[in-house]
Amino acid sequence: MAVERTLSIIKPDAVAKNVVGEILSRFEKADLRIIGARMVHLSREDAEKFYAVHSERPFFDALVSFMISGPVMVQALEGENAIAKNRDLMGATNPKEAEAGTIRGDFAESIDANAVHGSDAPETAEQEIAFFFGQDGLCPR
Ligand code: IDP
Repeated sequence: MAVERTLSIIKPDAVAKNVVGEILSRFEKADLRIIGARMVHLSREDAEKFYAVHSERPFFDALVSFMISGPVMVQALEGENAIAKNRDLMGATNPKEAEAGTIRGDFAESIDANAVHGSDAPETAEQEIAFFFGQDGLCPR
């Protein structure tokens, strides 16, 4: 299996609930290494840029407003099969469909406030990590 990198965002609802540590712990227990991390309160412009792929969707404005409603924690995670592994840990986009034991199943309230973001493919992972960490913002082990 290939070693990959993925971008994770702990969204404002999970930061407000004070479960950042519990979520990071799940990544570490699954052998994902945190090679970059910081707290950030996104501007509207940055949130719109980050979610540009969804700009035509009916939920775009609500998504952007939610993502700028409070601080988030962005992390770059590295490990074998990191992209799919993180998506498994996250659970389904809609927490009502997410299994117990997944991050969204355990911590998320609604599809609007669903605790975490995770890259969905190698190309998006690379772009999303560059968006937050640039060229030299990572500390690979
Ligand atoms: P993902 O976060 O599981 O990858 P995406 O389809 O990429 O899901 O959607 C990005 C985010 O947009 C979701 O995490 C969710 O917060 C929001 N979203 C997606 N679909 C809907 C919807 O039907 N209604 C409201 N918000 C949605």
